[in-house]
Amino acid sequence: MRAFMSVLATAAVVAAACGGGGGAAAPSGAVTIKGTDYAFSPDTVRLKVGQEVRITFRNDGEKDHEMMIGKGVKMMDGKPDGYQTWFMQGMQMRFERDGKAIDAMGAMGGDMDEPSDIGMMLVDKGASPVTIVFTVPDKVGEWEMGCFEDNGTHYDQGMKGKVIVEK
Ligand SMILES: [Cu+2]
Repeated sequence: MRAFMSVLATAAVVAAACGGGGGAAAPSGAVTIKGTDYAFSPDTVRLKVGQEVRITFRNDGEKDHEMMIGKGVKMMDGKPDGYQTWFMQGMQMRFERDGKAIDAMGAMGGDMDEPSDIGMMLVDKGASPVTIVFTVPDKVGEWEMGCFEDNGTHYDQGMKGKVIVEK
């Protein structure tokens, strides 16, 4: 806990030094993203390099939804099917559901189509939210979050958003 508070204090100092940023920031290190049919709310999240964050993905929709972060949409048979570059790949991350630790495969609902180390969070309709905890890597720039369920139709209907990583 002490180490966590220390990270938050550092993040706050960094934010102050940069004059802040605005937007749906995660100043406390925690942000909840709601998935609906077919959108993310908020649809823009700002993260600071080095900040420990807890991103919770909650499904408020009538469909199963997922949240993944990456760049460059990968096409499969003419349909959007994930990203070419994954934001989380190779990173240390932890997942929680119902206050208990779960593994990466549990967080992605056993989906074997994608690599297991991309930080994918799949929440079925009516299921408990999933939280991912990680330290924001030095990958400054604009990334995208998206849901590619139902053969990419969720993505095509606008289920996407921005993840902006700043120093
Ligand atoms: Cu979806």
